[in-house]
Amino acid sequence: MTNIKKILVANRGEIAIRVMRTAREMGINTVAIFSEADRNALHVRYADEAVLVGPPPSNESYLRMDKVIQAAKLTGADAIHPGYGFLSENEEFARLVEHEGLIFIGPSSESIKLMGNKLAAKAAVSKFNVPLVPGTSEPIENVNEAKIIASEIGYPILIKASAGGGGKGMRIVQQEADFEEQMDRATSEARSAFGDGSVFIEKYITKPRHIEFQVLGDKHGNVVHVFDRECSIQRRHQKVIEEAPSCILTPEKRVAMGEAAVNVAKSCGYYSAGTVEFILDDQLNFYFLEMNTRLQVEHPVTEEITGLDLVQLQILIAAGDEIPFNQKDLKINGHAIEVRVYAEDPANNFLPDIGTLRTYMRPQGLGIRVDDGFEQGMEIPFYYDPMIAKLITHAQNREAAIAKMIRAIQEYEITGIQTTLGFCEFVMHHDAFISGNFDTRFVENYFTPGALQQIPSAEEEKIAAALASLLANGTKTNDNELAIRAGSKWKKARL
Ligand code: MV4
Repeated sequence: MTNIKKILVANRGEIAIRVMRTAREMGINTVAIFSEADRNALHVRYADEAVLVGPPPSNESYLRMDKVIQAAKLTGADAIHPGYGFLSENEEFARLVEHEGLIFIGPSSESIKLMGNKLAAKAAVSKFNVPLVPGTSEPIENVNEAKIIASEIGYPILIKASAGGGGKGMRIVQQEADFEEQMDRATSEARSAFGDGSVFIEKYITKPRHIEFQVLGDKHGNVVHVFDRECSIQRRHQKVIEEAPSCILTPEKRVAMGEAAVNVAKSCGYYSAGTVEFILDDQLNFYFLEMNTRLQVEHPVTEEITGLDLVQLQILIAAGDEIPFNQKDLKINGHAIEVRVYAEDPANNFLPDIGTLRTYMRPQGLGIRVDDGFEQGMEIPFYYDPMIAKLITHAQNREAAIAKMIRAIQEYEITGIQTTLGFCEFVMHHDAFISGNFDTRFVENYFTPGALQQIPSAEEEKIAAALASLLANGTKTNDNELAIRAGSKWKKARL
């Protein structure tokens, strides 16, 4: 049982609701914060209490540490959950929260700081026998020395910002002649983006798969991993589809990577939920990339295959409890897939398409979970992330989870704005995805806006069915059943 009675959730949208749901199940009261753009938002309605923290722009509201802490004090909250994004990986915020006598539901500010610096993170994990991509372990000071190291590693190489992460500030160098120019660019980009111009180099893995491990640590030094997630389907470093487990890991590889992930967490005295990112090369060698010291967007797929509530565990750990199970108690049950539904137009280079949800009907049924923060008639505010929802399916195996996802996407009805649902259906039907033979270049390799027209929408199927029946029988039909049967045949013929 926990000493936490009231949690302030320093976030908005689906993740704020996700956290408050678990809090409520645990008998813990909830406080929402909101900006002027979110007065009518669902997370505000869901909470027991809500506090206005400022105008719409994030840096005047959700990112204002002073206002968030003030809201917690005002309402008598004893803990703060940061969700993801916003202040979740801000070591200063974590420190401030604890300094004010509140509990930060997340890792220590020291862990956040250490893992936030990619070179410091590599140095820490290297003492724990975790495989690293060949490269430099210190910031590059001297271009000529760096060139010598680069030619030893072999081109292409990648220049990364030490203060970066999530793909920001990376530069590929194909040949030595380009080295100096790319390094100058990387340094000045890093300096202006992060206020720290330190860069380092790594061998560039050309067709990487992105596989991450969910880890949990407690304040007593126990660490476990709760398996892997495959996150290779992304565009511009933004994930669009995630699944658990990864279909290319053998049980042996999973054990080895899981042990490495646990060691990464141990190297920084980690507690709470965290994610260890690896890349795999085409030989399936794995390398540590970085650790994300927060609950991730895609955490539901792990929850589905383990039956664990990761937010509940975060709260129990923050309150000082030990993790209530051991590594050997854990096992994977079936397969889960998540697609992110963004208010973006895939036919128009995924440009944000902000507007009103004229129709909004969620899919339902066995093995389907929708984590969202909107209702029909609501407007997607332009100030924040354009993610409308996460659609998650869980079934006994990957094939069934894909079939369920296709059914769920077809049932999902959103009008008023363009969404990435059609794009996600395209992926579910693609041979490379179905076979599991894909890497992080999936979208650039296979997706063109024209591909979307190839997937029949439910409406088109009905029209096609009526046409098929007209052609077959020479008569017009109103027989729904016949139309549906003809429709499914027509659909199979197209795939
Ligand atoms: C790499 C890499 C290839 N080689 N490092 C991108 C996000 C950041 N976490 C690190 N990233 C990469 N680091 C080496 N040495 C390729 C990527 C990368 C990537 C990684 C994971 C998921 C998607 C990606 C898309 C492009 C590049």
